[in-house]
Amino acid sequence: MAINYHYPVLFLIFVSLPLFSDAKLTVDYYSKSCPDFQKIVMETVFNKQSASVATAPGILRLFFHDCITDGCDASILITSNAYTPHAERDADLNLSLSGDAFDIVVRIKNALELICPGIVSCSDIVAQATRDLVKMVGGPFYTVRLGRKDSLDSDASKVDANLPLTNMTMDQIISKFTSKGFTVQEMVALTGAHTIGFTHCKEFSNRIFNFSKTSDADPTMHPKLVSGLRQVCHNYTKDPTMAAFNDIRSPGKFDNAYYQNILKGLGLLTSDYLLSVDPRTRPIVEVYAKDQQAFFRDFARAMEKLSVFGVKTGKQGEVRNRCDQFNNIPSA
Ligand code: HEM
Ligand SMILES: *[C@@H]1O[C@H](CO)[C@@H](O)[C@H](O)[C@H]1NC(C)=O
Ligand SMILES: *[C@@H]1O[C@H](CO)[C@@H](O)[C@H](O)[C@H]1NC(C)=O
Ligand SMILES: *[C@@H]1O[C@H](CO)[C@@H](O)[C@H](O)[C@H]1NC(C)=O
Ligand SMILES: CC(=O)N[C@H]1CO[C@H](CO)[C@@H](O)[C@@H]1O
Repeated sequence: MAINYHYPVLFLIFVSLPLFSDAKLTVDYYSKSCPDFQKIVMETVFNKQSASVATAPGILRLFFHDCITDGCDASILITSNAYTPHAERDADLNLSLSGDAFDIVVRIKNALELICPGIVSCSDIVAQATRDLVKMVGGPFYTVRLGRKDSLDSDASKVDANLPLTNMTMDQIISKFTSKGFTVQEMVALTGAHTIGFTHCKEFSNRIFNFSKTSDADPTMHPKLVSGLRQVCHNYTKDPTMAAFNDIRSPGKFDNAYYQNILKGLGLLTSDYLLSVDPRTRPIVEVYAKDQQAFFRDFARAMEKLSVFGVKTGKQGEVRNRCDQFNNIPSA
């Protein structure tokens, strides 16, 4: 695969144009209707992340799950009730989404409803807060265009079909992304998100306990990581909250250490390992491991693309009054 990171001058001209055109979304969407939108989001995420470092990774994962399942439409925020008995966030895969991620959205929404009620969508809040939090923990800046509407449905049964799983083959993982128009390179760049946050023991327990008949642990995992994780996870069956840092070198910092880790057998998930060995992904991993700027540039572009994936505008959605409920459903 030929990846040329010395883009010609033409590339520089392209990046100054809107990358993914959706005429209805604009950066200044709220400049008249809610001029303090940017400021409120920024202040609220700053306070929340300062108090709780799980916020940034939590919302980054929530954003990915929301967007890849039927578009960035805040469908993941809906709480199940009598009318929507199986909302998206109740899917098994959502059970481990960070409570801090839902909480930051509620805080921002509450603050905005005081100054400009009924104006700002929950999906715009998620997109903007994710960008600000990625930046706050050291990651790249990218443009977030605004004007998304929130979904009118939320369905747990859609989640499994859309999300990549750690026990999938690289073929299956790649097709989850390419079927939605994301390239292998974009998939590799986006998964650099695993440079922050946590993973619960059950997601990798098969690699560290009773791996196979011939080996207690996955021989592709670094032995020091195996013994460290065994300590962290010794009691995970009784205490399922046990979790390990995704990036053991710089757990809270958004950097390119994830790629350096996985090349050394220091990735937690089987899918992280596969990324480092598959001939389609390894060359990209090697570039990002050496060149943080290349990673940041590609991550920023891919996040900008993800953030407008499947967005709803006009009558396709609504601006929810509460992020966890549809407007036309009586509250419980
Ligand atoms: C390539 C396919 C991917 C697989 C199989 C995968 C799988 C997982 C799994 C199993 C966890 C652990 C969840 C837990 O135990 O709580 C996790 C965590 C995480 N994932 Fe992924 N992921 C993938 C791609 C992505 C992408 C594209 C993003 C974002 C752009 C992302 C962002 C995150 C973040 C930030 C965390 C940490 C969450 C936290 O600390 O609350 N992942 N991922
Ligand atoms: C992955 O594991 C889940 C259970 O955690 C299982 O339902 C699924 O079939 C597995 N998928 C693959 C591709 O092996
Ligand atoms: C691993 O296998 C041993 C012996 O078969 C068993 O006693 C132990 O509970 C297993 N450990 C885990 C974590 O499954
Ligand atoms: C394991 O976790 C359970 C449930 O949280 C707890 O009651 C127990 O004390 C823990 N055991 C050890 C050895 O840490
Ligand atoms: C983090 C979070 O809110 N998780 C929710 C996932 O779904 C279960 C089941 O409804 C809720 O109890 C959790 O609160």
